Amino acid sequence: KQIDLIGATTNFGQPKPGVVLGPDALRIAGIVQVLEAIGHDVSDLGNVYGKYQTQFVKDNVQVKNGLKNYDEVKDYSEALAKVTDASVQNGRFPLVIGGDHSLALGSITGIAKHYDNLGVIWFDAHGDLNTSETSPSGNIHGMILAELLGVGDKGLIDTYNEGPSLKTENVVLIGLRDLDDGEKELIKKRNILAFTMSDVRALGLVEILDRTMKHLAHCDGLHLSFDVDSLDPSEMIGTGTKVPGGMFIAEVIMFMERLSETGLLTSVDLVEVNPLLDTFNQTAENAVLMTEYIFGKRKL
Ligand code: DIR
Ligand code: MN
Ligand code: MN
Ligand code: MN
Repeated sequence: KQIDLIGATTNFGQPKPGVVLGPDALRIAGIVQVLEAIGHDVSDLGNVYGKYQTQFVKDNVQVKNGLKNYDEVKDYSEALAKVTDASVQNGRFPLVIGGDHSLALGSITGIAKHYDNLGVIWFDAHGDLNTSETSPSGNIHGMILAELLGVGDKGLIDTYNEGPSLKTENVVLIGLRDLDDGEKELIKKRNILAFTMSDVRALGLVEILDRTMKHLAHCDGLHLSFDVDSLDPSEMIGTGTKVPGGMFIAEVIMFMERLSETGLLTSVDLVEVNPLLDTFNQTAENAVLMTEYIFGKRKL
């Protein structure tokens, strides 16, 4: 593959500092080198910056319509969408490394433009399906999938281009274990395909992959949005909102080996790596290990 590595240094979607260092932590863990070793052509485009300063966001949170850092998230999304749009336009494979999950608004909006039915596999402990009315925190990273589906703030929905970027039937969530009431309602109301951790334990990830691919069979592109908090905190401590009872690296690697064998993936986000909450960069190293399997490394 011709991969564009895009650093999304945003922490506007949540309040914990350090997640802007995620892209460099992943580079230090060797993300470029492992992909090249598999045989990919990797072009590191560096980090994308919007017009607002990231590091000092904690002391200076602006709230608009119940959403924290509204202008910052919108501006950042526009900047990032430009880059992912151009990447797909150039026939490259965008691999966006974050950064908090609010980056997905820009990343996916720029990519979805090029497809009639972009499918999305969303790995997360959380639904990211809140609106300002249902959010307990006002943090936009917990609302970003709703915005992509056209639910919530009109200004964010209309980021980069008008209207929603994704269709409800083209999204599958995996690893859920911390949903707010409004998110549960939205999943039911819109009939979104969602696998909780109980489903992961009951069915296993082989069956879940099978059902996911059947559900998305009509899609003309496939995006993986991978929040590292989908993994168990015992194996991913360097992330801002840890929830016990998550998936383990070994089973996610198994899933990714099979997913990459389909050859259907067209873009990836890898998000919520926060080296300031980590020890010895192990979260980035584990994320890089998984990335190898997403991009075709085989056990045999
Ligand atoms: C919670 C936490 N549901 C919220 N969300 C997180 O603030 O909306 N998403 N951590 O990644
Ligand atoms: Mn998330
Ligand atoms: Mn999460
Ligand atoms: Mn839009």
